Amino acid sequence: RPKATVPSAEVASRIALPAQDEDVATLRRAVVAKLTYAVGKDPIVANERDWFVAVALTVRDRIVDRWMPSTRSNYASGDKRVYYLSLEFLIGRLLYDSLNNLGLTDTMRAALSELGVDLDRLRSSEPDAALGNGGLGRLAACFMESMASLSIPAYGYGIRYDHGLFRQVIKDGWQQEYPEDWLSFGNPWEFERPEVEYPIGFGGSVEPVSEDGATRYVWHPGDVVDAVAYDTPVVGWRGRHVNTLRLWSARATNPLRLDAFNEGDYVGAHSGRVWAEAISDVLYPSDETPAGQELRLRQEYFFTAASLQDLIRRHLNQHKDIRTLPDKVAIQLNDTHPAIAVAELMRILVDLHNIPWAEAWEITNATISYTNHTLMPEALETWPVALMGRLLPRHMQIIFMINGLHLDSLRQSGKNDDALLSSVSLIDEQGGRRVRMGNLAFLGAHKVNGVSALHTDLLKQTVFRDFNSVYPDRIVNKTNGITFRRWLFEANPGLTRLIVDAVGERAMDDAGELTKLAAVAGDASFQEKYAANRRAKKAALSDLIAERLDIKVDPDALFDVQIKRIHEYKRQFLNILETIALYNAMRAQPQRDWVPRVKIFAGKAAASYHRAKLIIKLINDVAKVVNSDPTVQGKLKVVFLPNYNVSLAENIIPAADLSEQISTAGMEASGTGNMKLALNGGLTIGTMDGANVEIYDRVGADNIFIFGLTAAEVTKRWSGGYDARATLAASPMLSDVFDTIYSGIFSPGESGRYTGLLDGLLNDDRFLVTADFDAYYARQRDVATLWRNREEWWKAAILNTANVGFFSSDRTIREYSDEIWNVHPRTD
Ligand code: CGF
Ligand code: PLP
Repeated sequence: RPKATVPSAEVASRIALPAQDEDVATLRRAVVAKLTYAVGKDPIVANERDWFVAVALTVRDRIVDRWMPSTRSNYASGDKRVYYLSLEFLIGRLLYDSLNNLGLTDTMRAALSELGVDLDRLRSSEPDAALGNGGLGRLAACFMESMASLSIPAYGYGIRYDHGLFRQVIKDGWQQEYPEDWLSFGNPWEFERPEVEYPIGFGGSVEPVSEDGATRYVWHPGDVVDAVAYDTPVVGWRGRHVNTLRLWSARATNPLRLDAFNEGDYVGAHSGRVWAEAISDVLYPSDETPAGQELRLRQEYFFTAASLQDLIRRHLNQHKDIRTLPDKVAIQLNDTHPAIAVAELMRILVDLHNIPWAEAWEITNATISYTNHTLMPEALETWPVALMGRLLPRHMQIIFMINGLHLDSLRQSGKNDDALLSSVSLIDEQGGRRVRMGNLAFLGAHKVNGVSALHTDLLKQTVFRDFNSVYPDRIVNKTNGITFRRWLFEANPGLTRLIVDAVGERAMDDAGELTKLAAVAGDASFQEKYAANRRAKKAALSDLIAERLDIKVDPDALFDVQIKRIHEYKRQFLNILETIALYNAMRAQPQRDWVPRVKIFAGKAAASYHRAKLIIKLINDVAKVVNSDPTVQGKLKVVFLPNYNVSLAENIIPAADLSEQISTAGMEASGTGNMKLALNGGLTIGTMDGANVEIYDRVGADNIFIFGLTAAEVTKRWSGGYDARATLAASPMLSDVFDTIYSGIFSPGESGRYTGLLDGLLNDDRFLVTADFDAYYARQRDVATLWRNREEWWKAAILNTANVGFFSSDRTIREYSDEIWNVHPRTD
């Protein structure tokens, strides 16, 4: 392995970094040079993909120009660094993001147009990096951007999956999954770092070694995989600061068994490699359910162990003393996926650095903090003790040791209650012993945060109730946020211009300035411009719908949008039932003056989640019938846009009039799609769940459509033994909808297709779809009433944009910095 050469500070100060020079001609020349020398193509034969790569490399150079001073100044200042460990980063495309943050979009557009190349067309040549499932991964990507924008020295650590989230194809209304291949043409944003490579052990045995009367434990792993780094620089707003996203790829330590090869076993010669490299092959395609399999645990340990080795190496190089780790390092665990970090850090400190246990525990606890993203019991990760013991034998011992000391200290302080002790134990003793990763993360962290005010309260009352009684100051709230650069400036430049014209350029740096828009919310000429921008975005989305689905929708209709993972708790089912009710009502009175509506759905279901896939099929079946029924005269259209991802979200969000946030109250930890839609002026129809509650607090009751049971009422219904059949009997509207589906009009030739789905609701309506149906239907009629009053509608929309500045991820990151990480945004 090549050794790093580290110049002295004096020499380093003489190595000047390139100057930053940007005009149209310079950029044009730079792009042509990249195309010629890096891509190896003559401009007269280059295709769109070649141009995209040349432009990306040109932009990357500009990012690197800022990356190096950022990194140098991190070293020079010695400031504390944040390490964000996340098994998912749902990045999306980076071209516009980078151009926009560097302030180069217009210059690049002009430079390319001189070359006869259209920047907007190049945009779609970029694959959508989907190294995440949904909200959790997208949050990690927004946080990376905000940390760079706030000049916080930070690294993101994750896995460089060869295949991200599957590509969804809809065939005859059914979801089909195809592998996603984002790397097939290479990735111009990243730098491979073959020299940054760490061995990651699995299995084997632990040997106790006696030394000076004490026992040390030495782990001899049975097999080893190498983790190789790939770095993507992440540029913040106005290009001030650049951080690193370091993703690990697995490499076999011994990729080819030459003995087997020489004996003619060509496949067997590579088997070790296939097995080792499977670790970074594919993202687990499930959002709210734990993956459960051994490969997943391998992934979790693989990236956590590589990241800890890397950050400790950096710390020791710079600060020499491992005991100062908490002063210089903040490790944030994004969910429990990296929770094994608690045991791994203890192993490093105690076994490798000979730090006494109690001191090692203090260091670990002061360094680590943990974010919880869900309360759903089935989504909380646990691993069988037997599996953990086999795969990570030393870690299993350490976890037992942590647990023993933890339970003993509780007993000693008089907390002898068995129920409490078993609830805060790291081991679940019921039904096969399992390690509770949530409890491990809680205990190992100095702060544990929920992701919205309601979610944090519920955390304290439910999954971590007993922990909270023992450690009352540990749980804090950090309401999620979104980066306005991507979700407003890039996704909706028209609205951005309007905002800047109305309240000034400062709004682009300080989301709080948006409140000034409230002054023009009732202004007719501002409303007209705001509405015209929405109309343009809806026309563009209508074109996309026509192109992808051959469905014609009216851009003047109300665009009613539900875009997110398909999950029973998110209740796309409730939405489609309401759609059927509306359809029935239209058919009964075709001459009534109905508000034209387009119901737009998008989202992926986990491949193994059968009910969710059946809901997708139902939506498509309803679409087929409704869209071709002449009696509704095009006043109702239903659209399911396939393959929801970040880029599709960027197209849909600015075109949404109505944002569906209708989860069963208490089940959506926060939501971030809700924030993006409200920022772009979509009015929310939703339950008092997750961050909807805080959106309601900010936009006011007149500018949001709240309905349904509250979280407390949901709990009450459950404990009272909820009877969906009684609810159905009491609701003529819902009964009618059930009858329509049972009649088979949506499933000709297979009238029983949805019987199981409906009977499931009647027998066990866990998500209280039937309970909320009437309230939801009624609220949808209020939506239609407001839509008819155009001035009031636009006023409400503008007030949404004006009042959701709070949901900027810059605010969220500032709160993490102050209250969890103890780092201070720098100006450099
Ligand atoms: O995390 C989620 C999302 N499904 O990824 N959780 N997980 N696990 C929550 O369900 C969302 O409510 C939340 O917005 C997101 C990010 O915190
Ligand atoms: N998936 C993608 C592609 C997104 O852009 C988002 C958020 O905007 C989500 C998932 C999360 O959506 P929600 O918060 O509505 O679950």
